[in-house]
Amino acid sequence: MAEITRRHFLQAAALAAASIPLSRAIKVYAEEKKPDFVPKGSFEDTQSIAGGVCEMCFWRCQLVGKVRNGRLVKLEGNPKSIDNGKAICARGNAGIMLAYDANRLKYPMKNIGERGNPKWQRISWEEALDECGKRLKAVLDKYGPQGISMFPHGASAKYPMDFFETVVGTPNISEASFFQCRGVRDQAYLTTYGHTCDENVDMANAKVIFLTGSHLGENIHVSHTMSYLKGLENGAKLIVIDPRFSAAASKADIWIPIRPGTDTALLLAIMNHLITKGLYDKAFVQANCTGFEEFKKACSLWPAKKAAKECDVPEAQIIKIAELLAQNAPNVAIHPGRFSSWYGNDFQRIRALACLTALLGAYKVPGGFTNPISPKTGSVKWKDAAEPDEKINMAEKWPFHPPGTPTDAIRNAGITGKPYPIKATVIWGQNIVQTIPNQAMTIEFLKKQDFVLCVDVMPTDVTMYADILLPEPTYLERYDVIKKGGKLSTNGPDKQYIAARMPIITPLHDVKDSIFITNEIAKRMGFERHIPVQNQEEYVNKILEPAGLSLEKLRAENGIHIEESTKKAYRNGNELEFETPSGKIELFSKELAEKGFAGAPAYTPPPKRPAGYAHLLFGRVPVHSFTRTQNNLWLHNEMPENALWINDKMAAKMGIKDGDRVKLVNQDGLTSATDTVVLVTPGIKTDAVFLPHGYGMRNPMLEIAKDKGMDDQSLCSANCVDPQTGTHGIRANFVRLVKDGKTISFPI
Ligand SMILES: Nc1nc2c(c(=O)[nH]1)N[C@H]1C(S)=C(S)[C@@H](COP(=O)(O)OP(=O)(O)OC[C@H]3O[C@@H](n4cnc5c(=O)[nH]c(N)nc54)[C@H](O)[C@@H]3O)O[C@H]1N2
Ligand SMILES: Nc1nc2c(c(=O)[nH]1)N[C@H]1C(S)=C(S)[C@@H](COP(=O)(O)OP(=O)(O)OC[C@H]3O[C@@H](n4cnc5c(=O)[nH]c(N)nc54)[C@H](O)[C@@H]3O)O[C@H]1N2
Ligand code: SF4
Ligand SMILES: [Mo]
Repeated sequence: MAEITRRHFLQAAALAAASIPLSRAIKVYAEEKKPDFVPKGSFEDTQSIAGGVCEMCFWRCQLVGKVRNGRLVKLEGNPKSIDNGKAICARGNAGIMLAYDANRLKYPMKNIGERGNPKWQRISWEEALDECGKRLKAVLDKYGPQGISMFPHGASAKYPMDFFETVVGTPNISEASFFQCRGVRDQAYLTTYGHTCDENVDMANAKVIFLTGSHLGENIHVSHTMSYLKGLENGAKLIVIDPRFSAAASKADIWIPIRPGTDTALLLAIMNHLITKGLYDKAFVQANCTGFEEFKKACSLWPAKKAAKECDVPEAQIIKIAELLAQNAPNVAIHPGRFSSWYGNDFQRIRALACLTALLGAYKVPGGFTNPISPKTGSVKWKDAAEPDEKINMAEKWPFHPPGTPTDAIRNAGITGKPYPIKATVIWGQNIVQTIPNQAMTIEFLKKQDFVLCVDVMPTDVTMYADILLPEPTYLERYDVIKKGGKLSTNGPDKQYIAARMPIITPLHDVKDSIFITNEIAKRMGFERHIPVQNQEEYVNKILEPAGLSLEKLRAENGIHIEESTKKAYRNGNELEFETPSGKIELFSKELAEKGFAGAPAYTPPPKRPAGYAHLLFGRVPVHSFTRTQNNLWLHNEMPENALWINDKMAAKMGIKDGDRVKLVNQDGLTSATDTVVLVTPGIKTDAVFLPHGYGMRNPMLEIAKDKGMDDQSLCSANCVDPQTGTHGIRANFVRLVKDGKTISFPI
């Protein structure tokens, strides 16, 4: 038998195989729940419709839909795509079941019961929009624009968000992707390099890939995962820092099961070794960085020996990592991560990651951090927008905040009335009950509102708190977002592309798109003259116009326009310019220091784990996106519950067996509403448990997802707000087990 090498294994392991979770599917959902989904007709009748853009997550892979007798029967990657190509992930494939979900929101509804315990009444669009206009206007008149808040997420929320921000004039806008996800990362890179970062690491051409808490393969963004696999296939060494034996850790050359929350100390120790041993890229640092002396001093506080103790990592491993990185520099991919709102001290951790890239000269080189390539497109601006009123901006308190206002500040204002009352809230594509830490506060905030509007495609936990609930078409049934990007080439010109979302099927049910809904509300609030476009097509065409494109042209190009890039991804020479105050990469930032923060990356220990408790870790699984996919029958069948990972030695001491059912109770005495199954494994640190995020939905309208698995959010009650950015740390929570009504402590 031929020897199976790692290389062969990786070649054979397609995207799907690479992403198989270590947990197991537990039981398949009851047969009788199968929906009416039997494609009729022959393959000859199948029409192939290009131009779809996936939104089962936010990566926006380009799609082709196969439609037979008006029914969508298959989704595939658009073969023309230079991004995801023909590949889409499990969630992308299962998008069909979102369109045909029996529990979808089908018409406008009014809550005639209580918030949180709703009684729904079907109403007409006219009545629904009248009510929204009237009640939002009443709050605006009484409390001013700051009396309204908005929680948008996703493509369709952009147009209404711009309306509330620039016409209504509210500063209270909080996007999940900024304040609960990657905003802190973006701001830390902005402060260091003068630009944000996305996940622009050239893993395909890297000699070493370095991941801190990015569990690629479970976290799946197709083109990104492909670039990672390509790198591994080409022989890149992989270093994974994760308290859990993740899918990535299973492929790693070095896996560091770090003590949760101590990554900054580890990074400082790695950099200290690079500096003290002269292993860093001196020419690059000299030409492009500022503040090296102060930075060096900050790193010197963390010699490997001290960090080893703090991080629970062997000292030799820290040195080995530093040397492996130095030997392969500059072609090393220091991954900036994506979900970065960890412990409320995150800005400094990401600054440390950004500085590590600079020390290794791994900037705009093959395998390193690269320039994002993306063609220019336009934007749609509401007419005669008002100047924002700086006096009412709570965000000022966090000088490095991402765009918008920290979620926590909005929630506090809504609860306390300070510094001003917030009395109406518009929620458009966020499930804030399940995605913002401290659920009790979110619910209190929602209950204290005079008016809550939710626009969604499914009933979810937050929609239970709406007064008016409006249904949108799914991403398969509408025009909207432009997806654009680029593809690097080591030997030819870089390429860039533009795709726009075009409907694959006509909308089912009595739904209306976000342009219609927003315009109609704007009219009813007296803002008709500000309306910039009349419909979705006009909206998208305006954005395409500066690129010399239109929907018609894109359709003729099978949904994607591809051209040579005007920008180069890789640098030419060593001297670069940066849009920071100093014009250099800021290893030490004077601006940070002037505003009272550590100017060079500094480590703050995470909140201490109470004795008897374990760190509650969470993360993605390949077959779900947060809560949004939980009711999807195909995806549910793949992984009906979120098994709780517990270390085998701990489990043995606690008398817990694989397959037992447990609840969790956290440091504040909050117990999970549902239980879940236990997965006993050596693949997690003794002082931590891991729970896949998104499960444990409570809305009774979700016939598939309700009460399946356990939600992490109800256990995330610690409020750890990052001092520089105002983003929410979500990981500083600790749990004990509850089995058969008895609380069981961890013997640590
Ligand atoms: N405890 C905990 N909290 C977390 C995380 C975690 O891992 N654990 N992850 C964090 C991260 S990284 C992120 S990015 C955020 C995500 O935060 P959210 O975006 O709030 O995530 P979802 O739970 O998917 O909720 C999305 C809502 O949008 C709805 N929706 C889906 N498609 C559409 C559409 O086309 N139109 C409209 N109007 N609505 C739509 C869904 O039905 C759902 O109600 O959560 C963050 N919060
Ligand atoms: N399948 C799928 N893929 C997705 C998404 C999805 O919903 N589903 N969502 C997308 C989005 S919006 C985001 S933000 C990303 C999120 O994906 P990632 O950025 O990879 O973040 P998480 O999913 O939260 O997983 C984090 C990993 O961090 C580890 N961890 C926990 N605490 C620590 C710690 O203190 N130190 C270190 N070093 N590691 C720690 C956990 O064990 C886990 O393995 O995924 C994206 N991709
Ligand atoms: S990664 Fe998967 S879910 Fe996300 S856009 Fe691509 S196909 Fe859709
Ligand atoms: Mo995210």
